[in-house]
Amino acid sequence: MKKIVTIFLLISSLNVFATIEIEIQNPVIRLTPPGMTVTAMFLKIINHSNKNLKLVKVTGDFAKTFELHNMEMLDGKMKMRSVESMVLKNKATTELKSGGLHIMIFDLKAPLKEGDYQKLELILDNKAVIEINAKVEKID
Ligand SMILES: [Cu+2]
Repeated sequence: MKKIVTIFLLISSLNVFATIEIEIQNPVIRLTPPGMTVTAMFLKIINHSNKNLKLVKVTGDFAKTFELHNMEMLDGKMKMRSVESMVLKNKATTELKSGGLHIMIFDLKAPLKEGDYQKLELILDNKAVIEINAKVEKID
C-alpha cells in the first residue's frame, strides 16, 4: 500500500515539473534531536528553462516559518543569514546543501520522524508553485 502511494506522488510531481521546466532532486529535511523545533532542508533545483528564475518563498503545513538562508564568512566565521531569494540560473543546477544555501525551518508543529515525508511548496518569482515531498533524514 505504501509503495503505491509513493509512486503516485512521484508521477504527480513529475507532471508539475514538466509544465514549469523545473526539476527537483533529493529533497531532504534534517532529522532533529528530540525537543528541537528548528531544522534545515536541502535539495537540488534544476532549471531546464531558458530563463533565469528565482526561488522567493517556501511554505508548508508542518512548521510555522520557512526562510531562505545562505552561509557567509563574517569575521573569519561561517554565519548564516536569511536572503530574499535564490537565483536559479537557466539550464543550470542550484544546489542547496549543508554549509551553503539552505531552507531554514522554524517552529516544527510535531517532532520529525526519520523516513517520513513532509509536504512543502516552493514558490518562484514567476508565480509557479512546485509541490514537493521531502524525506526526513539524518544529515551531518
Ligand atoms: Cu539557516
